Amino acid sequence: MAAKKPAERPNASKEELLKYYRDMLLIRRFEEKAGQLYGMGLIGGFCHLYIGQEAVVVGLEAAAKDGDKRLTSYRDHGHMLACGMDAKGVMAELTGRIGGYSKGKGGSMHMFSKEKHFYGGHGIVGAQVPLGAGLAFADKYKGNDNVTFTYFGDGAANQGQVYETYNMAELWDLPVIFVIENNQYAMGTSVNLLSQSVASVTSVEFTQ
Ligand SMILES: Cc1ncc(C[n+]2csc(CCOP(=O)(O)OP(=O)(O)O)c2C)c(N)n1
Ligand SMILES: [Mg+2]
Repeated sequence: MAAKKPAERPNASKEELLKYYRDMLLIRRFEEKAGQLYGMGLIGGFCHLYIGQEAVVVGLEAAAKDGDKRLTSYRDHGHMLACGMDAKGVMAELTGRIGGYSKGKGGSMHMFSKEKHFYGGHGIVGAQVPLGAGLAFADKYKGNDNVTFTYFGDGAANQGQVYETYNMAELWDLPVIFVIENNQYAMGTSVNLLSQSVASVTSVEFTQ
């Protein structure tokens, strides 16, 4: 295969690329193990896995700098590992132990790390979006150059509070990055299924 021209090469060193690969692999292996433990009944409450989406958070974390903040939905293990939180602390939390990030009382969806600027883990769909804008507002108010990565799913994208947040973020020129992770499912509901049911409703209306 012909060598790529310099302009087409990724703007990252071999060491950096290997680090990104390791970060993605850590998430994949962690999630596989979490899935097994959940199946064995060793993880209480909910346990939403991030398998298949690893590159999203690892890619964005590659652009983050010290001081930047991040928060996400309930599908949060990958985000925690990618921002440098301790895998053992996350796993201890999943399995309800005192060494977990929320002392074993929060579980999969409710972990935080002030040190790594990770602000959850949110079970209410879309709730983290205005919170992310609030964190960005604080940074703007303080006059630093931090940004907040605010992740949410395609299923959250039509929440009213998300649109309100877009408006406020634009009006106040907030340093917030909205990341919509479009995995084609609103948790268990396929986008295709939804468009099929919309299409069938439309065709019923037309045939009447
Ligand atoms: C306000 C609110 N409404 C409904 C739910 C139930 N619910 C849980 S997950 C989900 C779908 C979210 O889909 P998406 O944002 O695409 O996230 P994904 O699971 O694909 O990561 C819904 C509707 C909820 N948790 N919160
Ligand atoms: Mg989704």
